[in-house]
Amino acid sequence: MTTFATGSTVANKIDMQNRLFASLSAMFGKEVPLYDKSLAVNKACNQAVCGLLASLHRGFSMSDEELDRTSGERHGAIRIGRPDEYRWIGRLFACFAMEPHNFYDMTNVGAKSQPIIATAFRSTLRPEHRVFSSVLMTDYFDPATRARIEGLVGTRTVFSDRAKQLIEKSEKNGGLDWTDAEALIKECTDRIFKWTGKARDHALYKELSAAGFKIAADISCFQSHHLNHLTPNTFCMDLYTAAMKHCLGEVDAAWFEARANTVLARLVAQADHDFMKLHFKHVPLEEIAAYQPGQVSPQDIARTAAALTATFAGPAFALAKLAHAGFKDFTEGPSEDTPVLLRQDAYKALTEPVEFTETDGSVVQSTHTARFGEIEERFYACTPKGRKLYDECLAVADAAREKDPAWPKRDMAGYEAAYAKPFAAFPKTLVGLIEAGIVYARFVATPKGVAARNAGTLGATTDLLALVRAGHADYEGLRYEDFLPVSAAGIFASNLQQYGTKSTAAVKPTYTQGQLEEILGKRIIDATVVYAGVEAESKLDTYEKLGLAARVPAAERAELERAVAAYRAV
Ligand code: OOG
Ligand code: NI
Repeated sequence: MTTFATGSTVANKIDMQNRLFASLSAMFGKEVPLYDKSLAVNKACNQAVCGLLASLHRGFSMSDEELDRTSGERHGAIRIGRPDEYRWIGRLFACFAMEPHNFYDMTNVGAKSQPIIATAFRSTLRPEHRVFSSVLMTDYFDPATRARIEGLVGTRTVFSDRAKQLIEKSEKNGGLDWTDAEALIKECTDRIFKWTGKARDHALYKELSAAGFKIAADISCFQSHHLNHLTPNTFCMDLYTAAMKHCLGEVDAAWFEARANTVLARLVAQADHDFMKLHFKHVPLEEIAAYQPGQVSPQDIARTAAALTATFAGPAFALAKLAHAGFKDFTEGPSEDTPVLLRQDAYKALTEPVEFTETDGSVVQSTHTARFGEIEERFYACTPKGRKLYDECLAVADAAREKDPAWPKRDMAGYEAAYAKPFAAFPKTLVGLIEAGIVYARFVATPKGVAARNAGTLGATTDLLALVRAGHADYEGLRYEDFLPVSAAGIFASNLQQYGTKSTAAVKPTYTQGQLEEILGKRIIDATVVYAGVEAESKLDTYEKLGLAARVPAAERAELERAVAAYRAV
């Protein structure tokens, strides 16, 4: 614990981050009742999944608190209008130990391009929360439109003087005490990220929307960086999406129950120890290694599916009664059998009342459709080789669907099988993915390995997977903690009900990471350097602990040391 000269205690920044996201979730739940209900659907699904996993892995259990924490992980999305506001956002998140990771150029994703560039703020190691933060690039527009947008966003104040003072205080003292931390969180929920339902310049709003620039209208005409969405975590994407479609009245109870049987059977077949390590990061590796194999019968699955169906018949889950625009027809990301990167889905953006104040002071009642309800499930982080393969497979799978967009709704099983075909190029197990050099992992020496070293019975191999098989090392795949530009573009397109639009500038500008770093006033961390560095460091440490360091071929060693040095320089 750090103590200020005044005697007050510095709040831990990760604790502050957890508090911030819990507060944002409470704020968003009040603003959007459907979001709050979707959390309840998610919890019911995650609970059902945990029940089956507890039978499958004897020794596994989840307390209610752990369930809330694990399903409480969030990513938010915000869209910023001015470079100076964006810099304040970067400084604000730094107070919560969240730094910019990766550069996303959304002006450069084909037909779905949007006039924004972005980064994601998160903790570098074991992050639980993230915020995808975009900034509008006004030079994407013709000079007249640009001047109107800049004129409007130029006259708003999102950060109060108090918020700025608190941020400066945190920077100066290396943190805040809890009184100040709570005050800063309150600035976030009462002002910076709050939805007010108030906007300005309806004429500009309508023109931008009609010209295909709804994103610019969403950013320019509002007076805060309102959260566009806040995305919780599911342990079984296909169960949650089916549940939401059912609760929204899109599919009946019989369809849901049958689908729940299918996807839960699939989950039980996939949920080995690696799945447990990936989905339950709070459980120590040794504890997972000690789980004893249990049994889940088709009857157990059927009972779980029937119980969930009964749960969703309750009045608390009558989501169809709330204002809504339905659920997305298909899930973004890899096929369900390919555990890489992340899968995302959403209920569609709601049409919400907005009161516009015109420049002459008159008031116009209108609506705005942008805020939606996303869900995600995270899998293994890909190496550049794995990422290239993913992009190639995705392009093929997406092209097939785009030829027949009604396919998922008409015939889910057929669509799923077809979508999975291009992804057959991926091994389906963690070991296979590691062997193919497709994903990153972290290794540790086990007590058994260290004992074997001391007894001189370890052998000579430096093959880490062989050491794992012998019980001398353990491992976990690194979870992907970032975003996917193509999925994000699909998310923008579907929640704005609008594809991207071409630049109206005389020459379409190009944007660079350096430009966003200049706006932020700090470097953007390349997440791949971190994943590679964590893996390399863990390998060197494992070799060291097992007394194998001298046996590692010089070239491999140099490569690992280079990766660690790059990571340390981040
Ligand atoms: C951000 C879209 C990106 C995701 O999950 O990929 C995103 C936005 O809609 O502002 O949140
Ligand atoms: Ni999102």
